Amino acid sequence: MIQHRIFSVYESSQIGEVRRAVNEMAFSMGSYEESAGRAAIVATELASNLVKHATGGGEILLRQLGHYKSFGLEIISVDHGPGIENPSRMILDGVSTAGTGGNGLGAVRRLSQVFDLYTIPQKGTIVLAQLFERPWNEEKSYLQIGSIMRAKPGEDACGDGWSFQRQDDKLHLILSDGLGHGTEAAVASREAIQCFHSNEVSPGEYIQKMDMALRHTRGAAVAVASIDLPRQKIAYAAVGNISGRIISSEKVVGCLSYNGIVGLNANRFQEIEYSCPPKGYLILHSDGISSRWDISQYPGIINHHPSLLAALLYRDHARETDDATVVVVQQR
Ligand SMILES: [Mn+2]
Repeated sequence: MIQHRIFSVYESSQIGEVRRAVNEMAFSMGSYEESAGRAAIVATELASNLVKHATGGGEILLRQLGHYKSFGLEIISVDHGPGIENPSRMILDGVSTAGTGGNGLGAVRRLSQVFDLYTIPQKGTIVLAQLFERPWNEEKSYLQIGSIMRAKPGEDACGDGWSFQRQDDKLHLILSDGLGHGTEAAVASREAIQCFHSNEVSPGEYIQKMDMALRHTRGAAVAVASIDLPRQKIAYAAVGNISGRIISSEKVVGCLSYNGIVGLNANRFQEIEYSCPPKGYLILHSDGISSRWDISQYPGIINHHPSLLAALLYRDHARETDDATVVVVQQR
């Protein structure tokens, strides 16, 4: 899975930097000029808003959307600014940063195929924009996946890795955190993901196979979840420091992880079955995200896009000292 590129934006010279990166990424994906142009406008508007409205600036998170054949870009802005008082009005009225009072959110929404916004007064705003080449048909799926993955600041290699595969009515998901960080950690996670894709077994059996496959690596913390849609169940197995939570409007359930390191000394491979509430979320994250978050501090977050929820946890709980990954699956 592709890492996000993260851009700090707090002064106007950085807006151009983001725009150029978006342009380069779009053209490297062979997109039409029209799509690249749309992406550049969206990025410029979001970055400009960070400079103009978010005290202390914020970040733009940028990545290629890999599971589509053609052009797909995700552009997310996160800030701890004053928030937007009347977001729906802003989206309707705001036409362009060049205009008076508008903040460009209307343009961002119009030019994006997927748009979502979450704002809390005095706590900040997150805007999600996903752009695809036209014509675009939304994938008819009961599951939607969002993620943020970034290497420890200053490192190129990311020691975390995640992936998924669909099999009939099931979705299998893996998140791996190679011990430490940097290249060697990345090798361990890559091995775990390769093992995941070369087998079709249950979560506990995956962990057991990975424990053998990772013997020549540093080892990793790994969680594997299999979501069974018709049965509304999640089979889950984890070893080491990966957090798993299942969240719905009714309750929050923490998933169990056994002590140990896969590839070194994992010795418990049992999987546990959890129920998967309709419209619920499964959230997995590495320890580059502090586990001390509380969903009740985010009123109204349920039913937002899973990428937006991932960005929120990244914004408020990522550690600068480690690779950080959050994967969010939403059952619609
Ligand atoms: Mn870690």
